[in-house]
Amino acid sequence: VESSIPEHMREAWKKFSPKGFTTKDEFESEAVKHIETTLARSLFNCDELAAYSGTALAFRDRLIIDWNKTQQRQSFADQKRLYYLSLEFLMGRALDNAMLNVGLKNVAKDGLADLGFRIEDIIAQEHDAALGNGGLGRLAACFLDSMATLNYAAWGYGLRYRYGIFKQEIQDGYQVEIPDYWLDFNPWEFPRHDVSVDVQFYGWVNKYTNDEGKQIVSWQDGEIVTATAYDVPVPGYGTPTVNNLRLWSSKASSGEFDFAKFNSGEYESAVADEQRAETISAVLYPNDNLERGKELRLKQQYFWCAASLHDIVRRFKKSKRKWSEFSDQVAIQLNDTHPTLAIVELQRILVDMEGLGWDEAWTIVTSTFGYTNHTVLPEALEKWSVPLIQNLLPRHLQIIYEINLQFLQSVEKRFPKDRDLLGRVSIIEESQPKMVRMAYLAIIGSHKVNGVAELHSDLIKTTIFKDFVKVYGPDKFTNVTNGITPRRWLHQANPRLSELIASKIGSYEFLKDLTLLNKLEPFVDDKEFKKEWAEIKYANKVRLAQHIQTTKGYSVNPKALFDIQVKRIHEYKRQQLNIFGVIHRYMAIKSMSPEERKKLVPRVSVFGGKAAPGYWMAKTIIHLINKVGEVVNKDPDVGDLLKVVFLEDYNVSKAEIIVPASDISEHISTAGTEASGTSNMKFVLNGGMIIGTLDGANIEITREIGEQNIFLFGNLSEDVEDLRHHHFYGDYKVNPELVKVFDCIKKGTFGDEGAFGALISGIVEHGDYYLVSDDFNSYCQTQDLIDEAYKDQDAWVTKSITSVARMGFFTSDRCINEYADTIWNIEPLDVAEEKEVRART
Ligand code: GFP
Ligand code: GFP
Repeated sequence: VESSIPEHMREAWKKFSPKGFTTKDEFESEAVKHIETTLARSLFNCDELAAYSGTALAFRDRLIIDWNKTQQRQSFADQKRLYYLSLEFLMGRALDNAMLNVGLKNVAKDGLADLGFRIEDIIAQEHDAALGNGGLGRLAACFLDSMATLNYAAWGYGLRYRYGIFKQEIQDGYQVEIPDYWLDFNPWEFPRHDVSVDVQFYGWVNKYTNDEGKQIVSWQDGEIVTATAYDVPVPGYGTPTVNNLRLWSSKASSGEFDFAKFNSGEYESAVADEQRAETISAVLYPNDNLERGKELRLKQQYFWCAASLHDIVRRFKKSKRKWSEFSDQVAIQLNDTHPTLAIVELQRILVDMEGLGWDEAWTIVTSTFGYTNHTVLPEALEKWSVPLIQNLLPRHLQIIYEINLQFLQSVEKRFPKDRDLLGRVSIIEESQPKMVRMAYLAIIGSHKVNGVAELHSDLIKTTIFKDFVKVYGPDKFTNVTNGITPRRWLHQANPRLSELIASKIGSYEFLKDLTLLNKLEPFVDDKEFKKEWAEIKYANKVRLAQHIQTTKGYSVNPKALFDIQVKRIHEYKRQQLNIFGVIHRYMAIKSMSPEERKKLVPRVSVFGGKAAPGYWMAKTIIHLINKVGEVVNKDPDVGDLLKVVFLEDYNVSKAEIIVPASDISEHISTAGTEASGTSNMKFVLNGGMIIGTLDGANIEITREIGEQNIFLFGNLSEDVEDLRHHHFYGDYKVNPELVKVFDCIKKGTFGDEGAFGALISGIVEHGDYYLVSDDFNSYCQTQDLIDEAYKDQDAWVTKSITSVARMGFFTSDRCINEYADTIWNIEPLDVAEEKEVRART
């Protein structure tokens, strides 16, 4: 390669190439060097933030040495790579993770102590990288961790938003959104000004025949925006592999800055153009599982897909292979439909730019992509209006029409008598205006489509994508049940539990092979072990209680049963069912005698989660929770028996405190609506019980841990449709206990009843789409069972240990291996040699 150091000079280079620290003294020397030079601070001027920065920079250096080697190793190995395209990567904090994954947390702890700092305080300085909304984005982050840990050559591609998901504040019970500008100091990214791609928008398509009689299509004029790469190292656990997450940032292309305007004094307008370009990667869109079709969002999607695809193609071309080998070298996974334009873009690159024939190109495209669906909610399926695409991406629209034409012709050939079928499977919806159905395009352009839990993967085949099963046969559709990384969600979030487990089963190997947790089962009757287990849960509850004290200003009793529901606020996730249940409990307490009250199990109901800014019903739910809390928490009749806490601004780093502290967590979506859920897995892995519906991954969790270890309730997904029908056409009556709850709200117990009217009328008058009333009885009864069960602490701890022992299946490592085997067809890289070298030095 041109830019290599000449062969005979490489010894000099190697002599000086950094090795990275391993000891406490080396760490301190690196950190202090960064504090004094990179940050220009002195020992008289070093606060916790500076200490964090120095520590982070020292670890970043350390990671980047391995990152460089990993990238080289992967390039030389020249194996197939996986590219994970996701508009969201909800990474959370990086420092703790980096320290644990490279196995140097204790070194840092001692080093920081030497310099006068507590490691926990330093870790807490970091701003969360909150480039995601919820489950979908966090799944992508868990996947990156597993791909690196398992030594797969795999990259993530995303956008470098200047603003992550908004910060949530609660003012007078209402959610208020504050911008999350998080890039003031971000040591975890490397701007790569040498890696950039020009991305085109608007313009027009010129088709002509050239001198050799070849049809040429060129996309002309319009606007060019430059994508610059920012690389984020992703360290694997206990391995030298450090993979790459490449995030694109937008800026005006250098050719684009209008010097004419500049010279004629229109400086402001030239700057405005610059800013317009930067807007593309400025904000993460809050998602409410409702498609809203904003042009800027489409621009984001194309910008990111185009930049990523050009980078992938550039890398492939370095290998000088034939195009027909493309899909032997490249697998691309589409995380939901957001990156569907990548399919069209690759076809465009191959046909328009590289001159391949349509069919040859299309074969390459369809063997390269896989598509993961994350929801069956019809209102969440992405569609873009044809006029919008026509204007922004004129060539892409032509390609989409061509893909559709060929697809429909093939369908017609096979099902000549089924005219309706053509309309149903067409990529174009014949509405006013016409719409492009992105999920259909994703299915047609991919070789595999997967759901994220068994029930969900079955449902997509029988509901939203039923017709495609008819067209392609069932084998194109598959399931990969979601998973979570035990490194972050056990080892990092719950270090004491991780340590106890390791001490019992002999090593920390379970963090790389989670099925080893089953070695805990023989200890379920070990008294000492159970005592320690219970003590750790209690300590975690104390930690959460302290967090509540500092953030909310009131105390909760850590001996109470902690009942937690944290996730995005959405009607289908049914936080309203939970808060109605809380009100029901509150009313019951109020009507009891002091004697009866003494028999109750005290409870702390914790809620957390953001509502999309435009999702008014979700905001109303938040409002109700807060208002109920205001009344209940200061009611002297209630005292410690019930506390209602809404934790503001739920995010990954807060989840790390909340998840280990639950006795019960709630996963209570209307059956058939939650594709998988992943926090259910996190809570159980940390020894919490769950109350849940037979939905998403709850079903598989039940299968793994046993029915006796989970509190299930509610209607089944196969009954949902009939129930909904009955609400409109049968003799439907709202559950009488729920009516009492509504009366209590209407009386003004929690303030202005008008504020909550829509929540009630949605159930009483508008058909109760999410079946809150149908499930209310069994929900409350199951909560009573939980109280009973909690009284027998010994049996409770047995359940807790047994469940954790059986959670091995839910590691994202299993999940990534399944994708690798059944969809991507990639093999891990051998790093044994590298490990040995490292062990020797
Ligand atoms: C990647 C990395 C580079 C690294 C090479 C090594 O480049 O930093 O030097 O791999 O092969 F980004 P591309 O594959 O992106 O060209
Ligand atoms: C979505 C689905 C969840 C699923 C995740 C990851 O999460 O059921 O577990 O994706 O597959 F709804 P949200 O982003 O909607 O929370």
